[in-house]
Amino acid sequence: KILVIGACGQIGVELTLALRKMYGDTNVVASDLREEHDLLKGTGPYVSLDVMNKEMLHVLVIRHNITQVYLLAAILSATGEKNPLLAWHINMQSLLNVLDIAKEENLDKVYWPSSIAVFGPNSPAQDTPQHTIIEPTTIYGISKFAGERWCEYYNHRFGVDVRSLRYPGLISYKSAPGGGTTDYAIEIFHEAKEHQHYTSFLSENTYLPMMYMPDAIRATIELMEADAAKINVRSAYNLSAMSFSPKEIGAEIKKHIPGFTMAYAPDYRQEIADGWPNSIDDTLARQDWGWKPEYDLARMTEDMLKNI
Ligand code: VAH
Repeated sequence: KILVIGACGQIGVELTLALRKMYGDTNVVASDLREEHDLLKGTGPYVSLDVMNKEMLHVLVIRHNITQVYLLAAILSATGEKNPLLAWHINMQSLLNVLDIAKEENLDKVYWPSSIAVFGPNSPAQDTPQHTIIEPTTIYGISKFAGERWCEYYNHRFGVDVRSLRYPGLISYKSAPGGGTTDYAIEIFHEAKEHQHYTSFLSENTYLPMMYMPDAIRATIELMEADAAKINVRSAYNLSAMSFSPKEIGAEIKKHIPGFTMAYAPDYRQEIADGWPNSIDDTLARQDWGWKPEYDLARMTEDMLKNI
């Protein structure tokens, strides 16, 4: 059985629904600190879980015959900068709890998301390679980089089959995002629909790697379904779909909402975004397990505006 931790978050809701479709509703136990998300209600078992409570997590894994864990609970980049020590503690201890229980209970597989946030201002900004200078400048990025090192360590040292992806900024409409720097690309759609105007907290030419949630969910499942022998990266795979700037996504939205206008008021998140890559080289994900994105900016924009 699969346990999803952080099942009520932006990724968690959609990943839980996708896993239930694939493996059967009762075979996917959803858990979160928060109360059950409306979209999950009635779709399968739900338990309240604080992943920081290792004993509680261990009991839950045994009681529900869990064989795979997807750990999605984390404090993201923007929120993390407001309380760095808390973000470090939550992002690291949650992972260490899961990795150690995976080792002790000999779980089949573990999934844990990393992020392009592991890269910093000294990494090559264009087509950032899998192996390069990695000097994260946000606590979120530092915790994701450290987490990657722990994942690789538990795999090489204890044989835990833990797999990970460096997600770009993820855009979706089913569940609210949780304090990310890339979340302007979600807000913009809601504002465009409601007010035909959006003031971006990132400057107009801030290019960032981005991905539509359906691609991210499919990448996650394809990675986890791949034969272990094909997984040559046990830190976290670079993953890419598209890159765009606030100006470009604004122009794309304008094709659907002609009266849409934008303004720019960069805030503290500008510095975070400036330290991240403009684009990512995901050659290894394509070579090792056949990754291929299906949504570009035009197709995502059309789908987002149709559904929100
Ligand atoms: C964030 N959405 O902004 C997350 C993601 C690459 C960005 O890690 O913090």
